[in-house]
Amino acid sequence: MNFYVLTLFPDMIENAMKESIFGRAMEKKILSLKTVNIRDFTNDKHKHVDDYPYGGGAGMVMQAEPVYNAYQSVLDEITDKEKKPRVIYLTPQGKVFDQKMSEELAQEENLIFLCGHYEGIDERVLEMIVTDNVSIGDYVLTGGELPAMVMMDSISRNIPGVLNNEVSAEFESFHDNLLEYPQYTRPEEFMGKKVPDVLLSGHHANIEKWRREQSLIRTYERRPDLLENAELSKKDIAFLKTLC
Ligand code: 6GU
Repeated sequence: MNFYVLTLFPDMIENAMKESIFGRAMEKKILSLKTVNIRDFTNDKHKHVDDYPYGGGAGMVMQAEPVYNAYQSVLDEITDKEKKPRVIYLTPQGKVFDQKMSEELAQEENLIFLCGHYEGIDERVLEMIVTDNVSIGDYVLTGGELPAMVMMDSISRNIPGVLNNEVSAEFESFHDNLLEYPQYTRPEEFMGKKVPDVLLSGHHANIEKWRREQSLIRTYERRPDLLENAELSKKDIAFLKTLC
């Protein structure tokens, strides 16, 4: 998979994404990331990429031309000219990103992220190039870079080979809509607090049962809204009733 990011802050993206799991996936050539600096595509002699809004009002608006030219430079690079890549505009006015969208987007060969700043981008270029408007939640950020990075991080873990542990992505989607159970590692006792006995017992069926119940307790206490879409067995439902 190839990620392209149109941005005024390419260093911010590159510095963050070269670390950790995403960075290793790039080294392994499982995925690639290319940032395109929108400022490199202005014909303005002062390299301005923004101007005052028609009709007046606060703030500045990113101009259509450099955004369009930056986008075109990515199209020129993509070999598969038949299939137009999806262009994701990061905006608080978009559809809210979730795990389902993440898994869907992981199927794409190429993804272009468009990061806005200031008060937004000239509507005309958005109409021409954007296929998906996406938000990462109901709060306002200063630009689209962090949302683009959040999305790329999440999408990358759905791409085969990116996670060390092949099982773990599968495992999680099986547990869809339930929060994960708590984890423990050595030592057995930390500042007087012991690891739950069942985890030291070696009794796999009991461990599975305990973990399932912990997931149910957590979800009930912290994210009860998720339970509506969780796949619950009769046993699960009986256990949840004991919590009420
Ligand atoms: Cl995608 N962009 C901005 N600027 N703010 C946001 C957002 C995106 N998602 C939530 N807040």
